[in-house]
Amino acid sequence: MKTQVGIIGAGPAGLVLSHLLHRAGIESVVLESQTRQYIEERVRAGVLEQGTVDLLNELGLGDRMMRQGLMHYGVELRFAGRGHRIDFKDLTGGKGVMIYAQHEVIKDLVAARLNAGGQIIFEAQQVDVHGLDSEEPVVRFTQNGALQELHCDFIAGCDGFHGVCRDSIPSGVLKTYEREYPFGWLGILAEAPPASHELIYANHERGFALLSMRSPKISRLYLQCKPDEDLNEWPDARIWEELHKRFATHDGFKLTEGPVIQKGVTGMRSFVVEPMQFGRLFLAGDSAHIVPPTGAKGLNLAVADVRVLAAGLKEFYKTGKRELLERYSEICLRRVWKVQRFSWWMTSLLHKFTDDPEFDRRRQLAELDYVTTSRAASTTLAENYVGLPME
Ligand code: RFL
Ligand code: PHB
Repeated sequence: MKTQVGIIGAGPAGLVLSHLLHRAGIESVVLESQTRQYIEERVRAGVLEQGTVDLLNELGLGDRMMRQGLMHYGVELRFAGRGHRIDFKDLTGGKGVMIYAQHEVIKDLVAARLNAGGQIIFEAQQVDVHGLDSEEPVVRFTQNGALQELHCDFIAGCDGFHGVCRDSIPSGVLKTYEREYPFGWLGILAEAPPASHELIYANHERGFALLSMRSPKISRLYLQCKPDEDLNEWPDARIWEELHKRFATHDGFKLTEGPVIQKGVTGMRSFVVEPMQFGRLFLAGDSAHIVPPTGAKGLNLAVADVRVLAAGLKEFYKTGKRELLERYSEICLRRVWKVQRFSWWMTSLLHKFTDDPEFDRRRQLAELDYVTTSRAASTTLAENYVGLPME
């Protein structure tokens, strides 16, 4: 097999890249290790930045999102028993975020790609990349037990944090920056109408909690837990009890309960590799960086990477120039580090750090007070949350 760009991974990064390339008249093949059904049901992110929403619409992929997604123009920060709204529309000149589940985005991207005759190979096993510093890199994999080779001009490593692409880069090339947090998130999906029509980020002395949603009938709720929390110790009743405590307000806020339809624990880390490129392999999305979910940025950052990559590839195929491709890593990393900063800041503002002295707890509450009362500070949060402009 032969193609121009071999894309490893059918997550948001890989699929959006294949669409962007198709629009530019560049051929690609996407290799995905899981089944189509698996990736279309995997519960993950839910918040799309304004720029991600605009891009999906521009690519003609936004119909279902515009019908079923929920556009939000603010979030609430809740602490000391009171809620404080951050008004995105007012603070950012009309921008907002779309609440639309990541797996719904994946369904839309897969269907549109296949309808346009695009190639996505599901259940590709033993995927391996070779000849990265040659002119014709090769991806080897097995499909239904048979060994296959995909010869390409470039390889896009969009295979997530646990993929194979990053580790195929010779040792000594990449520098890793990493921070682990001493907590995780226990997340549930519940058949319960969301108790608020906007997201609530709660700082509570028992730990962080987040109220989000997937539709007017489905709530998505998270609570700060141990990084290795055992779900068996969290029967539904205990989860609800804890959520009620963390969202409680002085004016009697009522959390709506309902049957829990999904449960999981997510670890939290900040992670970056530099550079995001080696020879003809370009890393994009979670394969190159991870952010803690508090800023709702992972998917959006993956999309921002592949916009830069697609522009570089387009320039190369149109003019033969490699200027943009050579600056791929540098351009992406500027945004990556700003998003790392924001995600770390939201995380440290809202979570309980067990070994924190009282001084830090007071400082955290003072910062929340400042963020919710100073227009300058609220604007900082708002412009980062709806998404910084593309370079
Ligand atoms: P993905 O989505 O992990 O996709 C990688 C794909 O590659 C496949 N793969 C392979 N394929 C072939 N060969 C191999 N050897 C392969 N190894 C892996 C995988 O099966 C998969 O299909 O990476 P990508 O595209 O970079 O996208 C990143 C996002 O998925 C991720 O950053 C977000 O989900 C993070 N995230 C959030 N991001 C947001 O922007 N807003 C949010 O509100 C948000 N909330 C979240 C989140 C992530 C969470 N979890 C579970 C980690 C909430 C949670 C709880
Ligand atoms: C979600 O709805 O899954 C979600 C929302 C906001 C976040 C993280 C996850 O910061």
